[in-house]
Amino acid sequence: MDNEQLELANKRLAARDQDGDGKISLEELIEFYVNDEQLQSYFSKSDLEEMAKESFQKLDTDKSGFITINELI
Ligand SMILES: [Ca+2]
Repeated sequence: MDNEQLELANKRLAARDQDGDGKISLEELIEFYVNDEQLQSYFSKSDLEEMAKESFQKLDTDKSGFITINELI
């Protein structure tokens, strides 16, 4: 995934905070990657799960266990 794709994914993610608490858990991130039609056309489900885990580590810069909208920008 190049930077442009990742940026697009993160924008889509920010719009889709599933329980609306302003934070995204690892579970929500995996759900997002695995269920995103655009990402599905590029990657397999197991790739998407791996990518979600990798992205989560990168995005959760304060290691709080949640990604907040601020961490996506
Ligand atoms: Ca965080």
